[in-house]
Amino acid sequence: MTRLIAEQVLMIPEKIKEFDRELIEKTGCSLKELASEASGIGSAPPKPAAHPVAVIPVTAGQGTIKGFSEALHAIAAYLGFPAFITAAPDVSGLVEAYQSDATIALMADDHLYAAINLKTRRATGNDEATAKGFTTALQKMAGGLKGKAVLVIGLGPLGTAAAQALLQEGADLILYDLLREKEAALLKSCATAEQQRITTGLTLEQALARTHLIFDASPGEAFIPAAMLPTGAIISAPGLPLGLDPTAAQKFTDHLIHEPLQIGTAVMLFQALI
Ligand code: 2YG
Repeated sequence: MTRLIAEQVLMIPEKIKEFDRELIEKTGCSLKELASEASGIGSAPPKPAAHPVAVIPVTAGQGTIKGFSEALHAIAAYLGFPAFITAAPDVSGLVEAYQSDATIALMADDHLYAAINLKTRRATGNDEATAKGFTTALQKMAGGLKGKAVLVIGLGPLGTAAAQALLQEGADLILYDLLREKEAALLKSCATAEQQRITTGLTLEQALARTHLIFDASPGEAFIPAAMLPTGAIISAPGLPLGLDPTAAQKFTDHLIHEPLQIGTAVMLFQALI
């Protein structure tokens, strides 16, 4: 579990409009459109304006992250949800969320970042939402994923959720993790029919010689040099920090989606309304 640091989230409130513009340029979809599609909420999504969101700071474990609650608040508000950060953290914040008649409580400790619909009791988690959101983004940038090979780097909770989402979109998978046994374990967990569409045991170089579609869910920093990436590479990279090195990130910037919270939070909020 990668723990965010303040430097990664402090700028989100003031940069969210610019982020959305870039997302439209790269995927053809706004954050709202992408999250609506990725969440599976369908064509007639409930009106965010009718569903207040309570952001509850949580002091458990390593404590609060400077700017984290403000970032969640900014994302929810940007999507049209009436949003507020509770005056008190933890249990008091949860009581305030209920007493304020909020529809959704948004909160994270060091183990789970969740959106909980206080009316329907539906709870959604950030890993699955992020995997779906970044899979949809890759699909938009690639013009569809059916029958195409996608390299998934990093087979933790996020990469595992991404593998499922990519298979559902009809993609073939090349699985890669530094701990090679994770590849075999994920392969084994898939249905027989799906296993035919999964390749394991390749080096990163071999994998990148077979596909230009990359889903980087790894916590490794700057381990993918530009020279290793094929021409036309399209990279959906929710993993923190970024796996591409700065030269590669610059070279492929128009086909690279990498941000710490926006897409996952947007998908979670819409999923919580289903
Ligand atoms: O309320 C607070 O400020 C803290 N309790 C938040 C702690 C969040 C810890 N988790 C992470 O930093 C990430 N797993 C969040 C999601 C990363 C994006 N995929």
